[in-house]
Amino acid sequence: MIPIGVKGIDEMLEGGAPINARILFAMEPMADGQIFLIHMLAEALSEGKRCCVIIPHTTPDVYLYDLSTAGFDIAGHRDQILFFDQTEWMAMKKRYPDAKKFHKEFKNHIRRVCTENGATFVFVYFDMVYEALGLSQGLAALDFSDMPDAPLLVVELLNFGGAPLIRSCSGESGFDLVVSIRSGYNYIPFFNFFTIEHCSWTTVPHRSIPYILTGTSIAPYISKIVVTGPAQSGKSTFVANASDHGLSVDGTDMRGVSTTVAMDLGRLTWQGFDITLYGTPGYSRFDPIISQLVRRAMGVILLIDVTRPDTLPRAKDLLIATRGSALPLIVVATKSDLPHEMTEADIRRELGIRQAVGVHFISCLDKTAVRTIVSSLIEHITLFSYDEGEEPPTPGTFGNGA
Ligand SMILES: Nc1nc2c(ncn2[C@@H]2O[C@H](COP(=O)(O)OP(=O)(O)OP(=O)(O)O)[C@@H](O)[C@H]2O)c(=O)[nH]1
Ligand SMILES: [Mg+2]
Repeated sequence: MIPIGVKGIDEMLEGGAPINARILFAMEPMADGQIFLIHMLAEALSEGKRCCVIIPHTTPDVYLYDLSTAGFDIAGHRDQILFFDQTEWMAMKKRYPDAKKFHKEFKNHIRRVCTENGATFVFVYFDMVYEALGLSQGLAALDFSDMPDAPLLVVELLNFGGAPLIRSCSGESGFDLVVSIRSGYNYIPFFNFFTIEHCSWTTVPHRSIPYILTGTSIAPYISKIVVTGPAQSGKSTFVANASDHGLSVDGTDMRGVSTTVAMDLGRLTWQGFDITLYGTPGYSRFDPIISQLVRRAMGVILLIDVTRPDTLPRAKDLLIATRGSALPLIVVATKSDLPHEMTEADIRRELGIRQAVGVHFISCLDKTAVRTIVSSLIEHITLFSYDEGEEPPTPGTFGNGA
């Protein structure tokens, strides 16, 4: 297997791609996803592989310069790279104005380059190939499946065709692996996410993984999860037990009870994600902070103390203040280790939450239970459709491929 080199993707793909796989990175025009192909190219070169790189839009010098400004200095591997560049592309197009002849010549040329030079990877910037030959003919020109040592094909395409184009690339004659790279901004400010749309060698759940670029690597990333709930409902305990490292800004209230005066802050790494948890302060006098805390939140955990039914109206206000209904949301009934009469039906009625939102009865003192809630929310976030107007899906059990 050849690793894709992205934390999160390789785990889902059982280690990477088979050696002669056909891989497509389909980027939405606004998304910042050039790094996916570049990452694989840099990896292949560092392992001493010879790579054919098809860049009909530019010259090798410009291409290498662009990569070096992005932090990938591969000029030292120049002798492993066989470019098919703008000059050759233009010359071939001029020589073969007829699309059929051009198709045949282009196909044969790439095969010859691979065979004669022992290239085991072909990287293609596909947009101009698409323009010249169309999707199916362009792909047919890059079909190496009948070659004895078929190279691994990695294609980058700007996706102006949306979901139908993804579907037509995922069929029988299409790619083994289709990764779409998109950007979202409806619920939180601009962010990028990738989705494995199709994989021919293993079953992969259809998840959207938000990511950030950290130097030259791609890291799955959940900007912020907000933990809210009425005063004394267990937020600080929850955040502390969920976190690898935690911090509470606590004081004491007029009765001498410990209470959070600014926020709880917890960091954890879970299933490859770096996550920051923010607990809101409980008392309403701190409410002005909440709108600041929920900015860029990708999910909300609402805690309700099962021994305090009188706090349910306050919980509802917090649900509204945190925009919990518009984001992936989980409701947690805390202190269920103590005697209580509150039921799930009471909570649903008082809060008016969607049926799809889970209500979990736990003790915040139980670290495992707290962690399970966080993983369930992460699953919910990765299954959430960030397309405007769509209802978030129901979260299932984390990792079950739902
Ligand atoms: N038995 C039990 N005690 C809990 C549970 N969760 C929290 N507690 C206790 O309840 C008290 C309040 O918990 P905190 O975590 O400070 O609550 P909070 O929501 O951060 O409180 P504020 O910051 O004042 O809003 C503490 O004494 C906790 O130990 C639980 O699930 N079961
Ligand atoms: Mg607190």
